[in-house]
Amino acid sequence: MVGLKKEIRIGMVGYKFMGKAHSHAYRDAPFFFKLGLNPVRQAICGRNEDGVREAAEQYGWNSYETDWRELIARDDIDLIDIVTPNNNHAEIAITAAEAGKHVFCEKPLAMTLEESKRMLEAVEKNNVIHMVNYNYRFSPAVQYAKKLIDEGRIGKIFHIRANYLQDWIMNPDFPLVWRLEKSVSGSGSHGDLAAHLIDLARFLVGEFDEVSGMLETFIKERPAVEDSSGLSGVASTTDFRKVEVDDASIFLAKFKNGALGTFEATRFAGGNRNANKFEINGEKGSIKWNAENLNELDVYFASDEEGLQGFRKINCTEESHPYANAYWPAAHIIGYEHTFINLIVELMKGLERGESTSPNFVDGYINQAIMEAVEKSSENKTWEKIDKYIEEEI
Ligand code: SOE
Repeated sequence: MVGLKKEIRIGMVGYKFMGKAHSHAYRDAPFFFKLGLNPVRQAICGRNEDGVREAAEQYGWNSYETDWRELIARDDIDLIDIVTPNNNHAEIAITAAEAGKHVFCEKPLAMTLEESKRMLEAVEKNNVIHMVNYNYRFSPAVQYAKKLIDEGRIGKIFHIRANYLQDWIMNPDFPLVWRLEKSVSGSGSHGDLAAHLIDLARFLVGEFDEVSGMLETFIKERPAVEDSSGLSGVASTTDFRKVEVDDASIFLAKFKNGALGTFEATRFAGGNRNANKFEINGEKGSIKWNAENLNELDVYFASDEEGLQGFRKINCTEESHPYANAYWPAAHIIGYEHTFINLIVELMKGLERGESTSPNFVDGYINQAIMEAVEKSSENKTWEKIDKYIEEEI
């Protein structure tokens, strides 16, 4: 390597779908961006030794561990990255913070609001940097939407209409993989998908005031899972279990700035593989985005001359678009994995400045409060004020 660079040595717990996405982002962040602090893939951790060794080789990690407590105890690790299923986030994050390690955690931050509160307290008390992987914020088009909103180009916001539509569990024979197992995931489409919508809405529109929603489970019983890989798994032919998480989460929201929101997160929207979408309408214009075409932003300005009014499609790959000039010339598009790279760049910059870049554990905690309020409202058929769920000192 030419020149000496400061390094941050990563220890990552977990190595499957998100492990692959994070590993790739650590590898490519210093390739595309000039960073003051470079992430080093120091050690990867998983319980299955053959699996974790293979992942270490394939994803370019310097070493591996099979016990996350030993990983945290190593003095050649500066930051713990948690890409495990949700039921492990709290214990690993709190242990890491108490050992003085910075923490980067997959979304949703925790299984419950109470857990996320303890995680936030631990990182604050131990003065470590923290961040949560709400990666879609870091798509150049979403960052550009934020810029247009902040510059007042859309004016006062009236509506956000956000939906996250998938269809990968519609077959009733699809097994109870961890994302459908309440004791492991905490919730279904709610924590997996609606959490992303909540993060995007907080980022672009502002703070939630109150919510009212409903969660539904369409398939009440599914085969147990015998072996899993990626999102799917092998279904048992004899063992059937009750499904305790939601298949769909739908809610209405009122924002503190007066905007109204409608949200729909479902794994039962046939034909939609990963359609994470929003439309925002303001007094001066509107913005639309869909993660399935993540480079594009549809923008409408009410000030356009009559006859030419309508949505225009912007390919957010020009030099002036956020992050875009680090990659390729205009219209040489980027993809899903680049949202992770851009986030890692911000994590590194935050570490360099000594600041926990947003979305951090405060954002993760507030997100969890909104999710919990929707769950309560679904149970009790009520409207729930968000401030009731958030501790005053936050
Ligand atoms: C599965 O539903 C999943 O991979 C989520 O866990 C991710 O957070 C989402 O971005 C894509 O879909």
